[in-house]
Parts: sequence; structure tokens; C-alpha cells
Amino acid sequence: MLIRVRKTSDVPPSEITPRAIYLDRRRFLSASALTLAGAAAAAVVGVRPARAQGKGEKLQGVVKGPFTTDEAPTSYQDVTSYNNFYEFGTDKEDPAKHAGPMRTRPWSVTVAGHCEKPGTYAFEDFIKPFQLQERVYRLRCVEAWSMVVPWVGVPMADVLKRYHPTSKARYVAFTTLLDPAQMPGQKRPVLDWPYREGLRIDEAMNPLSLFAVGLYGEVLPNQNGAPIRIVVPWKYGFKSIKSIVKIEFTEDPPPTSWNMQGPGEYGFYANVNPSVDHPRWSQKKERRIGDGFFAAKRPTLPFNGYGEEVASLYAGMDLSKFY
Ligand SMILES: Nc1nc2c(c(=O)[nH]1)N[C@H]1C(S)=C(S)[C@@H](COP(=O)(O)O)O[C@H]1N2
Ligand SMILES: [Mo]
Repeated sequence: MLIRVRKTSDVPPSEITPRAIYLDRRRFLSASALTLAGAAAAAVVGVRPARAQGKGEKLQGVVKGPFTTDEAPTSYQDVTSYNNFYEFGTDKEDPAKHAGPMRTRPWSVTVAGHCEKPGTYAFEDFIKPFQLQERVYRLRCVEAWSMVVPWVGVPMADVLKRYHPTSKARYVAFTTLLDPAQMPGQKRPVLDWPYREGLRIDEAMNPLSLFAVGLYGEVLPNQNGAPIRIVVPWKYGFKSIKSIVKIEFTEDPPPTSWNMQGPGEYGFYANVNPSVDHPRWSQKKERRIGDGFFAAKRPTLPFNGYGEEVASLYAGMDLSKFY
């Protein structure tokens, strides 16, 4: 059942669940009361419990999903310290440095527009009915670098269908949290905040598209878009909007942040395309993060190597015009 929640601001402080108890309740987290007690005790004596990867909470019951690349994943360290999240600053190190205090609980996602079940849903309920999958995807930034990320998420199509989009739903618009107090980068007019992105409905429903809630088997670090972001691996990274609070089914193409910022440089489609250069640099090659400084750049593949899955979505379209 879908549970409607009150606005965050309506929840009295006494009802805001302490993080430890909250974690304990979530079925997909391994953090049992005992583990947490142990962790707390360890913290008191200054001993850190051993973790395979980072310091996040491990996600429980994750199965291997389809479309996983066999390329070596980029290190956890690089995936979580070399980021673009302009709400926390424009340098690659800024998100890891400044996103930590962002409150990701409680969190809700508003579903609006052309669908039969609009409403505001607690993040937990938004994601709960679905099996978590691990999918290792390439991520190609428009700045000509790339990574390989073991995401944990759920197929976007499964989630969206639950809200019964109507025949008028031709696009899906996504919006990031707007909160300059928590996101200091929003105090500067780098982009027209909040960050906005959009997909055509068939792109959103493509089996590659994900809502991601974790990486490396753990809850998403804040700098990677906690608690929920999208992942569309055949498009430039900027389409994969982080920390989303709203999803709207629209009839017309929604305005998107980078397209508004520079329409000649960033299109609505933003499909990875080595034969269409950015006006200021080539898109033919990419630097794989973690390769040595002197390593050769790698050739960029059309649709970031996912052409078999998505090229048919653009049949008959001139991709140098619809960039
Ligand atoms: N809200 C928001 N989402 C965002 C961005 C951003 O600045 N703000 N940057 C985008 C860009 S340019 C990229 S390359 C990816 C980077 O994701 P990662 O830091 O998890 O690797 O996030 C995208 N999503
Ligand atoms: Mo990017």
C-alpha cells in the first residue's frame, strides 16, 4: 500500500526517527540492533568496525541485475570523492567535503502530473516493493571522463508504472531538493536552482534506466545523490540527477538545468555520442578515472556502449540536431 506522508515541515521533532532506529527498521539494511549496539560500543572505545568498502550501511538482499559490464569498477574511493554535485560546490572534491551534513531522513518523493496515483510518498515506501539489484554501469561525464560504478537500484519502469501514468504522460521531469541552507552551492547562481532533468517516457521506461539508492552494496553516500537519484547510463552524466524530491509526468518536454544554462552546449537528449563534439572540446575519447595520469585515453562509444539496448529509441532522428 502507498502511504501518504505529511510534509517534512509538519513532522514534529519527536516523530523524527533517530537514524539508528530508522536503519534497523528498513528491511533492506543489515544493520540489526545488535550490530548497531556493537558499532556504538566500538565507537565509544574508538574502534571502527571492519567494512568491506566504505563506511556506509550495507544494503541487504541485493541480487545481481542484468546489463552489468565486466569492466573493472572504479575504486570506491574515486567513486565517492571525484563528484559533480554543484549544490555543494563546483570542484570535484566539494561534494565529498560538504554533502555529509545533508539530512536524507526523513525524505519524501512527490509524484505529480499525468498519472492516476499522484501524491507525496515516504522514500521508504517509494522503493520498498522492489527487489534491489546491483548493476555495474559505465558513467560518461560530458567533461570527457568516465567511471564504472556498481550501482544498487531498482528499474525505473517498475517504479513509474506503480503510479499509472496516463496516455498524456510523454515525458518525466525530475527535480532535486531545493534547500540553500543545506546545499550551500545553491546560494550562488551557477545554475537555475533547483537542478532539473527530464526524460522522454520511453527512455524512462527503458530497462537500463534505474532509480539508484546505493553503490558498492551500501546506501548511497550523500555526495553521490542520497537517498535516491536516477541513472541513465547511455546519456552524459548530467542527466543522472541526484537527491530527487519530485517526479512529474508531463505532456511537453520539461525544462532541464544544463540545457537552460547553455542550450548550444547541452541538449535535452544528451546521448553519449563521440561523433558530436561539445562546442568547446572533443567527445571522441575519455579519461577513465583511476587510470594513471599517463594512461591512454579510451575511445568513447556511441550511447556509451549501450547502443544495442537503446539505439532503436532514436530511429530516424538526426542525433547531431537532437544532441
Ligand atoms: N542534483 C544534481 N545532480 C547531478 C549533478 C549536479 O550537479 N546536481 N551533476 C551531474 C553530473 S555532471 C554527473 S557527471 C553525475 C555525477 O555522478 P556521481 O558524482 O555519482 O559520479 O551526477 C549528475 N547529477
Ligand atoms: Mo557530468
